[in-house]
Amino acid sequence: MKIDRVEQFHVAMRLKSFFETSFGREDVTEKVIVAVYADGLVGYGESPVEKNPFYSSESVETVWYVQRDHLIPMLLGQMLDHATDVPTTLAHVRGHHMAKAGLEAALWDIEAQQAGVSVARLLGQSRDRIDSGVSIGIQDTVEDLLAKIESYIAEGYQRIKIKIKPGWDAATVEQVRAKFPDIRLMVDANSAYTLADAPMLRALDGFNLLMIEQPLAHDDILDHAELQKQLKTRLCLDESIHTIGQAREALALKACQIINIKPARVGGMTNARIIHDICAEQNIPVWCGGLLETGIGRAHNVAMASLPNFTLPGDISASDRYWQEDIVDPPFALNPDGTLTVPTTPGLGVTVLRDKLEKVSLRRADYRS
Ligand code: OSB
Ligand code: MG
Repeated sequence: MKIDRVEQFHVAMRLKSFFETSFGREDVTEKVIVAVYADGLVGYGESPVEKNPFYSSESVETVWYVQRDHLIPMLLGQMLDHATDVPTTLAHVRGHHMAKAGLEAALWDIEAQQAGVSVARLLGQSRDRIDSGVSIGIQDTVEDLLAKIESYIAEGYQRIKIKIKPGWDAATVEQVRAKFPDIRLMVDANSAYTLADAPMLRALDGFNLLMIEQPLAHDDILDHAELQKQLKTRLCLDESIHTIGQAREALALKACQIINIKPARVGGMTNARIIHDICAEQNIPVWCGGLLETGIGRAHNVAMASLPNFTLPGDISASDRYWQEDIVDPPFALNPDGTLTVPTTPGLGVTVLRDKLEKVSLRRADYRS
């Protein structure tokens, strides 16, 4: 693939309803989309970063700048054989995983188109449909939360994740369990606690949760290992795992029993697949997390989640759970059995709607070799 042009889009899309985590509330989500041109083809990728550096240290501005000043110049005019060559090609820039992941994703799209297969197939797909769960933000009232859970379960979602934070945790989960004794339920704290909160976290052991996601600090693998010793419920790491090395450390130290793989958080689908393989070798199940992606990032995540060790329902929900209108066609829709179908046509398997993409763009830039 001879890369001769890259376009960047800074998009802003209004969520159907606000999304609140322990680090804040979002009504409009901003992302960076890239279009990469090579050999007469165009591929799309998404850096599902947030406007502010709260979930990760990256933000829309850092992605924009690092891609513009460093990563895009490193790719323009380059000849790459495979999308899997991107991590080494961009290794001179340290970190900035989401910035890198968007560009790499676009090259997976191009390479798949050239091979005449879907991105999923190129990655090593093992299933045609992926199990879909939904992540429900912190609500204004417990009644609102119960109503949301009820409607998502009625739609067919296979697993409910609720966000927790101090003041919205064990008592809230108790009310959810009282109303929904049998659903597959888990919680995600987005690093809202410390080891001093172990008694509350131990209380969660009583609610038959599928797992507890990222209760402690984003860099604290040791404390997660200590906490896991004190809990029956499995811990899952999200924010703590940015690299292949951190995944190996977390498993070696038994800091978790499950990993939430977000390809963009670990620097792209190549690294994500390596982490998937390491986990598979150690019998550690993984699932694909989400970052409120547009249809472009969602398409890549769906492809990723078709790999064999993605055995738990992830946070990849249908387009209409987030948006009035998505920027791809067809939008991702929930099947009656609570799955999303993995697209089969070459490349992403969905069409990027250029007019809609441009309509939601706050700015666009164009770079040529
Ligand atoms: O921690 O998994 C998370 C959204 C933004 C930032 C962090 C997280 C999330 C989600 C949403 O849980 C998952 C989704 O539906 O895309
Ligand atoms: Mg999470």
